[in-house]
Amino acid sequence: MKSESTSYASFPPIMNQAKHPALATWVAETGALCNADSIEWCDGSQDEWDRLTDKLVEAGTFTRLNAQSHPNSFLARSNPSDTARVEDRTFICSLREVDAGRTNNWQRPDEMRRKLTEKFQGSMTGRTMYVVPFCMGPPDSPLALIGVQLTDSAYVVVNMRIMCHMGNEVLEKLGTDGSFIPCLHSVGAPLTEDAQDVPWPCNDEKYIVHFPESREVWSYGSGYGGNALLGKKCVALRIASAIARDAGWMAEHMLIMGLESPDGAKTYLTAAFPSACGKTNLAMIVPPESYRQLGWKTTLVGDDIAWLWPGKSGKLHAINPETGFFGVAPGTSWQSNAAAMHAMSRNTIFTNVALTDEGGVWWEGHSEAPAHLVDWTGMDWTPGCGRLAAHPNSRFTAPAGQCPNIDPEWQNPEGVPIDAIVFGGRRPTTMPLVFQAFDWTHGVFLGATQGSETTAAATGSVGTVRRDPMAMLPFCGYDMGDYLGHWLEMRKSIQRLPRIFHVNWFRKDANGKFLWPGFRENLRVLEWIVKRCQGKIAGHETPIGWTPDWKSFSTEGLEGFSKEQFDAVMLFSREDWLAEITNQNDFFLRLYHSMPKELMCQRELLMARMA
Ligand code: OXD
Ligand code: MN
Repeated sequence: MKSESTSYASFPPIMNQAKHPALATWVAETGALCNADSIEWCDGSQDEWDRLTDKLVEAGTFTRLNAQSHPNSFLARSNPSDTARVEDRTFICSLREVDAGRTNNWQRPDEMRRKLTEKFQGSMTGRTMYVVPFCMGPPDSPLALIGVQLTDSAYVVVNMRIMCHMGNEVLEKLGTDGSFIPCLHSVGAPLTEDAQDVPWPCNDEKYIVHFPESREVWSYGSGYGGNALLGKKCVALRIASAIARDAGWMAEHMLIMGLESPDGAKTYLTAAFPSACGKTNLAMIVPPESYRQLGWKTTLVGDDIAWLWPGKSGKLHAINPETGFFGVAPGTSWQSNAAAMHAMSRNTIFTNVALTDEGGVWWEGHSEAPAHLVDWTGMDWTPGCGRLAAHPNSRFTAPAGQCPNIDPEWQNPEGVPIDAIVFGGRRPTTMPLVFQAFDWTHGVFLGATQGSETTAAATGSVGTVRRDPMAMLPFCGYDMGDYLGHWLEMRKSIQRLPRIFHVNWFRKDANGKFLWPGFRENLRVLEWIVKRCQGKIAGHETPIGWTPDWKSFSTEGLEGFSKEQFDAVMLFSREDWLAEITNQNDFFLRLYHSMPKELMCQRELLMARMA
């Protein structure tokens, strides 16, 4: 393996060096620091994809899948120590600790820079450093953000090509002096003289570091997902949330979808749920047959991230800053999410799923288990062997444009106008199927206190609820209380406010049985939400918000769902809610130093309404 120190004078002329001197200087300096063997500017072309995927196959990182059943698709197996985001190694290095807040890890930026500069020194020895110009959001959107990721991982380059606008079109946009977010990434596995390369290089020590004031990301040691595809969680959420606070918009961990009612009216909504609440399935929901016959249609704009700003219509407008899905594979099937299965039918990278004998892919919940597989660690697998075939966090990286119900406006630079924002969580008790906030501030309170129950709770009491305000706990680039304050502040600049709702698909009866069928039937809840937004139906006022009654909630075609069941899933119990308010104490105490007074006041008002 090559390790001699590289003379940068000997490189072929670097494309665009003359065009953007500041970028060229940063690239050359970083290449020298990391001692990269060569530097490659990525153009985002098909040729480049073909060359890099061939190289990854040769390196053993990729296995090419069956060209008939999975055209232009690949399987990657990661190192078993590098399979997920590493929240405990994720840092927000603001100048002052208080600005990172109590829910983020913090270290002094100068100390972190010193420590990481040492790590990056020589970290790309024997490897190519790829220059990946990328744009989050449709390039002509007023919110579009350009970044440049320097990475020694070809796996990252090909994933980035699916996940965002990437390559020459972005360099063109950057011109000679455009500003960009510098993102430095190394897997931290230099190839010295006698070192043999491995299919998935990485380092046991990992750092995912954000400098929110100078808008920079430095990531070291991991090649997986959000740790390494820096446009996603690092730029589009953590750095973007800090930019958005300063510039009067919102970077949110939300899906964006459209609903067309039989009269042809289109309503767009966004939704934020904590993990494991079926966000992707809701984003790609296909209406049940009875709804399709009536003329209901659903479309998808984005499955993970929404950037929102007060648009020309006076409403909040939303864009999806990404162009691909990085979805969790297990549980995804033709039954649970046909749209996702279509989206990943070609041009897709699978990571840590199982390989079938026919060169296809399989994971738990995909279909009946084949008699033999190669599991995500590369070992033979047979049903009943006692191991999972796919890693629980195995993923598919698929182009969003391949989703059959992608919205025609999904790349509109002006975004889509939002009428409803939906929060929720996995709550076996307490939370009705759906209710509507009284107003914006009450809605922010609902989003701030949303969460999922982590232990089974007996009916009538609240279990351990992990609060995840707006599903942003691991993704907010600044203090969480200030972030909630920013939500309240936004109210002043939105002329036509979206309605805010809370949903809970997961309520159980005393025997632990789900009270609501979920999946496609969730469209019934969305119908109520749409009709509330259109002002077509009255809500029923309760102390917790507006709720549907049996007559205004469509159960037609929902075999055997009785009024008693509806009443059970919609039940508002004063006793449960008093327990809920008490249960919120820890959350309010944790954020006490910066929690907006309006939200404390919302809590008091809720208590007063309960009395
Ligand atoms: C994701 C996440 O991967 O939220 O989207 O963790
Ligand atoms: Mn996410």
